[in-house]
Amino acid sequence: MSETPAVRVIGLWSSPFVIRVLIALKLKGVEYEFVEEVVGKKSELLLKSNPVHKKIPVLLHHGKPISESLVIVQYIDEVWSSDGPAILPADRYARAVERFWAQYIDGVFPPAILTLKGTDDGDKDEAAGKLSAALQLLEEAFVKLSHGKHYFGGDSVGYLDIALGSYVGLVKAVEKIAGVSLLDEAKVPNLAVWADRLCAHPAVVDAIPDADKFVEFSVKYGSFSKPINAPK
Ligand SMILES: N[C@@H](CCC(=O)N[C@@H](CS)C(=O)NCC(=O)O)C(=O)O
Repeated sequence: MSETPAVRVIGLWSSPFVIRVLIALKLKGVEYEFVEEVVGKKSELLLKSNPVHKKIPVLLHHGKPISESLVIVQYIDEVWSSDGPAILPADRYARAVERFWAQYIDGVFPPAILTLKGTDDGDKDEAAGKLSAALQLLEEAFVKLSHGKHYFGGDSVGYLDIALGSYVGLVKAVEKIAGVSLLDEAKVPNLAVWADRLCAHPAVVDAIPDADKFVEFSVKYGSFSKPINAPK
């Protein structure tokens, strides 16, 4: 009888929240099994593992479930603290600042992206304006926090790189779907370069699909939370 792997991720490739977990595990060099959900059909394992929110991702570590992507990323950083680079900074203030921005990002990006994708009703111009304003603030934050290095985390990919980077593929997809320009070198030069560099990073390259794959998925299925045409 084959043993259940120590680390399992319940998710779907198209979810930015799942992407975070995959990047964190890859950074730490942790082997895992990906337990893929089907759009529109929540598995028994998901419902049992995240009975409160019933959302992906869930990390199962020796069978014990952990939910909420940012909580999971912090857990991975703590459990595999001596493997790979530290994800959160050592300095307590720097940690608080990164957590602040991650929370800010999750307040702004999901609703704006769903509107721009057409999955949610709402004013597309307003959504694009909110995303642009947020990216402008994050451009300034990047300049302050990166200290002239390649990532928010300095020399290596850190918590905020993961928190924001998980949306890069989707932002590029909604640029195509809604015909807007967001991660534009003319508007946010540092973030535009950061996004390309991050997507090419070995721990990230396989986790963030390209924009066309997101566009195709969005047109076909909507999203995991609001499926329009789930496979039977
Ligand atoms: N705050 C959660 C958000 C997770 C989330 O919204 N996941 C979506 C997929 S992208 C989901 O499972 N939606 C199912 C639902 O809303 O019922 C996290 O960071 O993990």
